[in-house]
Amino acid sequence: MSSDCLFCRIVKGEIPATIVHETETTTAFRDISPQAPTHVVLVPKLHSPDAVALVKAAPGVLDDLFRAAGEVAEAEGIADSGYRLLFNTGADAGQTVFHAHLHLLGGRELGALA
Ligand code: D5M
Repeated sequence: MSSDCLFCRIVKGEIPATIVHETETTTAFRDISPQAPTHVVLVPKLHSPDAVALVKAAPGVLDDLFRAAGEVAEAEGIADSGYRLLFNTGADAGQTVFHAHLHLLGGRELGALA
């Protein structure tokens, strides 16, 4: 946990967020600036700056994030229509919060990736 990390503070309940799912290792909440009808951010409770650092520090947690994403997609009713899972990794990819997080986007047809 990092006291100056936004997502660590959401995990700890210090900053409000609309939490939609929680497991022992993972917290999922609605993105504050949704890019699709369903836009949920899934974060490991363990602080790690990005997905590649996370897999090195705690490989099983990545499995947990993807499992939780599938459960959120089911709960949101988009498991059958399809959805996108992505990690922005680093500044050129548009990562703005340096606590690893998996975006889950769905609820409409998503365009091709740039
Ligand atoms: O994604 C970071 C994402 O985090 C971006 O889509 C906005 C979202 N965000 C930022 N602050 C909040 C709060 N307070 N609640 C919910 N969602 C938030 P990145 O891949 O780093 O660009």
